[in-house]
Amino acid sequence: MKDKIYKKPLDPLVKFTFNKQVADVFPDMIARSVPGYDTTIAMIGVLAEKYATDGSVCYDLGSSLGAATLAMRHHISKNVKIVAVDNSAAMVEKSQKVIDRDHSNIPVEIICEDIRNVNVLNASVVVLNYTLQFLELDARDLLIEKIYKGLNQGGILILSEKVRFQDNGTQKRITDLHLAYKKANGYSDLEIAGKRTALENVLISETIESHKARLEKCGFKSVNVWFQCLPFMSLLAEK
Ligand code: GEK
Repeated sequence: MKDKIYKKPLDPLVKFTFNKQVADVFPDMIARSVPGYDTTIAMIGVLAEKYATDGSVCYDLGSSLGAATLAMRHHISKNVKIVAVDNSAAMVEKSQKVIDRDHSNIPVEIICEDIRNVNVLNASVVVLNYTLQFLELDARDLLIEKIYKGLNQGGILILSEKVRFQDNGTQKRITDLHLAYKKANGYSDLEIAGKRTALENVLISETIESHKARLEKCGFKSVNVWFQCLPFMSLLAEK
């Protein structure tokens, strides 16, 4: 279904939430707004296959419609379990249907819960694909610490985020290019402005350096950017 949510001007005080309206158009919304999203999903499958270990658990935190869960499920050939967590009931309901229609062998448990309240245990792969950015800053430190503790030695966190740039010139150039990407994908100026207002104080982006520093402070031994397109990047952090 095509994303037409911001076609008409909406009340600027109404903040963006992951409700049914968003869940219904999510694949179209993310494809037209996040360059490289498909590549990131495909690579999550490849990385998970490399790092998943027998008897461990793979987590997809902020799983939306289960794209990263499915990528892991289709690539991993080990004996693992996947736990997918999202606190949007609309997303969880739709993703359960997606998983039920998929007949791969790896067991998947989908949990409707805030990722701040979920235990991470015996993990080999943890995916935070564009989710951490929706948590308040203090909660980010606690979540990354919890993930680090729950990962087995040699396990990985894949952290994808929309980032901002310290240098104002860079920030402006990248923002302009992202705007051009969205316009090329059929979003109007009105839609782009409406979504930006709705996301203010909901999606809080940090710099790549801040993300790396947080991960290193928690103890991750190697932290590398493995993907970047405009303000969207993904880090691979190994314990
Ligand atoms: C993908 N990873 O397709 N607890 C649980 N879920 C949350 C929380 C929270 N505190 N905050 C936000 N979410 C997905 C894409 S989308 C990214 C992730 C985007 C959930 C929220 O309900 C939504 O489904 C997801 O995180 C973010 O690979 O829309 O930019």
